[in-house]
Amino acid sequence: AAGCGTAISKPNVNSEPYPFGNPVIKHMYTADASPHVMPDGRVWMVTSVDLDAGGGYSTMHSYHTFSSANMLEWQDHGKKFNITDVVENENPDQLDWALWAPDMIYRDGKYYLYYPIHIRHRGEPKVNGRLKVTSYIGVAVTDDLNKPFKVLNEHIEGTPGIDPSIFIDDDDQVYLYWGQKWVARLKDNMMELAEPRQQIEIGDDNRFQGKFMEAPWMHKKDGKYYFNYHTKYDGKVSETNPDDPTRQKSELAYSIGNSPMGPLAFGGTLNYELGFGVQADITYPGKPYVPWRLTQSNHGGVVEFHGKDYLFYHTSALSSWRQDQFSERGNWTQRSVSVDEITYDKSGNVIPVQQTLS
Ligand code: FUB
Repeated sequence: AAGCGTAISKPNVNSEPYPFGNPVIKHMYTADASPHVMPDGRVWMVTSVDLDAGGGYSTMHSYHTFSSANMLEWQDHGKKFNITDVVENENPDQLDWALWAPDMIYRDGKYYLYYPIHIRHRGEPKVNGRLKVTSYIGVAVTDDLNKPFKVLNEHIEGTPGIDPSIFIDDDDQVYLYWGQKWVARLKDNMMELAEPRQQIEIGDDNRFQGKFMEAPWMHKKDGKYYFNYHTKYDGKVSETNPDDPTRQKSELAYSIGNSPMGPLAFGGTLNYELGFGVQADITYPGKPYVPWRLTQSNHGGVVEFHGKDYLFYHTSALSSWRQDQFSERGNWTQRSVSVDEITYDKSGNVIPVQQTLS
């Protein structure tokens, strides 16, 4: 479904042609893709960046942008935002500041980058045995996608949480979704909520007692609103047995309805379940198999491009593959963006997207 990425920076990896298309970016680790068609007619995405050296979620300190005219070849436009654009005096002994899943959209001649700041308070007392965490949404702006973004509103009031995503409806109303199913209309200035946040009703997922976790995204098709998100099913963490029915699972699910504010009814699976920490045996083209360490997180963005809908998501397939091929470090939090087409049945239900490597 997806094609080759851009040049690969590591010498040993450069010399080895990848036997697969997904993930679409191979020269660095990318996650949390937010795809939109921009005025130049190309699909652009802003992504989180996972470090080559590993280190996990608290080391995510920048965003990159990429664009494509065909969903196959992706141009890297480089780093466009850094944690130091927000935090001037970070004290690493006290706080972990991280940039988590962003969104980037076009509106009236400007491009807006919505970003969540995720802060772990290392210097403060723990809460229930865990570090206290704060998070909220900020917005930055540029008038040219080749230039860096500049902070417009460091902290949008009333936005506790992570994972902002923007949906602009056909009537031009702009909606901000984030965190725990929050939604609010934005003011025309794009930097303030126009109303207090509400929690969107997504209906009951009765299949496995699924619980909404994060990564909200709205898209519209044939007049219906499709709201997708990462859902987690409780269970034990199993490193070894993907078939264990009691293990913890996660997938991208969706709810569907007639209004961008809800209420919505539970729809089903958007992409098939990924195991938390499960080693699944996946056949790579030209190889018997390598163990594909599936990613711990799941995050979906949807874009319509030339009449087709595409799901952007991430896996840890690339870091697993490198680990297997080159004994390099590979882990759950070295994620890579993949793209696959979304298809629907006659009633407008999503046919669950299978992850592909081709
Ligand atoms: O990438 C950091 C976090 O992991 C995102 O904010 C979540 O959606 C998950 O993908």
